[in-house]
Amino acid sequence: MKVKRITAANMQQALRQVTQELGSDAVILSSKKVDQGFEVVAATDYQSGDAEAQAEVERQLTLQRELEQTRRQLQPEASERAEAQVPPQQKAREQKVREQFAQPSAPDSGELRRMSGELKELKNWLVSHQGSPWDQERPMTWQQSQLWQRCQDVGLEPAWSDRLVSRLQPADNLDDSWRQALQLMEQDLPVANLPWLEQGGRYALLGPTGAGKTTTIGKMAAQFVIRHGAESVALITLDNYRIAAHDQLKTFAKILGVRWLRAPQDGTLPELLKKVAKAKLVLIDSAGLASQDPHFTEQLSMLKDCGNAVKKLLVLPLTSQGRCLQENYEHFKSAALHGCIFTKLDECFCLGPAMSIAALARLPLTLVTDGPHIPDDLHMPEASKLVRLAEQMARMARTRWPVPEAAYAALR
Ligand SMILES: Nc1nc2c(ncn2[C@@H]2O[C@H](COP(=O)(O)OP(=O)(O)OP(=O)(O)O)[C@@H](O)[C@H]2O)c(=O)[nH]1
Ligand SMILES: [Mg+2]
Repeated sequence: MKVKRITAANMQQALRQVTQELGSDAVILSSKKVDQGFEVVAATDYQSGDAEAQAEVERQLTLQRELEQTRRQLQPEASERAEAQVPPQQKAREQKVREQFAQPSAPDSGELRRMSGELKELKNWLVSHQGSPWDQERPMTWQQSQLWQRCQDVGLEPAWSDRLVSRLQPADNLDDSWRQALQLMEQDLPVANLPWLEQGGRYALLGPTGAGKTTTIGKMAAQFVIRHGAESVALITLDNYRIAAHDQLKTFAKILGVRWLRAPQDGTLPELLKKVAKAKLVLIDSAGLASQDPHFTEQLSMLKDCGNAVKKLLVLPLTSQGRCLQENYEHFKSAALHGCIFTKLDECFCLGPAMSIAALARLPLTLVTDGPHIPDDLHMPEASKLVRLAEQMARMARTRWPVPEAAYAALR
């Protein structure tokens, strides 16, 4: 309930003022003639007969009266006149009000110290959340640092994250900027759809142990045989360093009914390539050797000798750690790589590290495998699909983490 006492020159004016100030639903509680004209007491949300409402009316009127008196007291010309009429309790209240206006209270030094400490903490927090730790020279805005963090969640290399974030146009909100970042990611990821399935060619697959080189060759050969016939394919293995290593490829060749040769037992690689000159598709398998292995350089130089006649594709298993993939790239890049193949997409939970290698080294992605089955689990890559998948994996990882965190918090 709201109560108001209104004084006007005549009753009409008083009623108009009531409607203006309290609305058309206001109820007139009393009216009387006074020296200045008419005084009207009106209320909104008033329920007659209610003792509590009546008491509330009295309380509000008393307060209004006191307020008016205080206002008059604060006017210098009227202060002396009114002083005599003010009761002692009210005088004390007025005194307090005056003191407060005259001397705004200053926080004590302890309070100041606390506030300045909090400001310092806030400043440090802001500074610590700005900028890439990899590039101290280039400060980032809050939005950029949030986007940079999202790139990390996707598993991107800091160098690529830096490049992406610095190219973004400022946007009104984080999600719009993130959409922009995903588009740039897609543009940065080089994809080359080699015409191997239509036209054939000479390809050698290199990469770390167990990456899926031989299995991928089996898939490629099988798909090609289905389309062009067994006589159009030849398989060559360089893997004669490990006991029975070439058995796997030999078995594939037998099942598919295609020609199979070994280097150097059946001749040097250039000689073997001449022997299978009629085959439309020639696939060369290599042994997964550690870079410290003495045969590693030997095998690599055999491939280098073929020059551009053989396209070398680096097989990167998506299940490997980012740092391992980087090292693999460093070891094999001297073979003059034409592109890369991502394997084991079906077992992978973070695509960013392999995508970073392709993007930063400008090494086109040529094929993706997503299972061990021959010939089905081999596909042409699409940058947009891979980027979307990479983001989904990051989101999935984020939603999984809070559970163990909560469980951990409960133990403390
Ligand atoms: N889940 C899954 N497994 C795969 C994929 N590609 C290959 N594999 C499996 O990975 C294992 C190793 O595959 P290989 O083709 O022998 O690997 P490699 O690179 O030839 O290995 P090395 O000759 O020892 O260097 C095998 O068990 C394959 O079935 C894939 O895309 N997904
Ligand atoms: Mg193999």
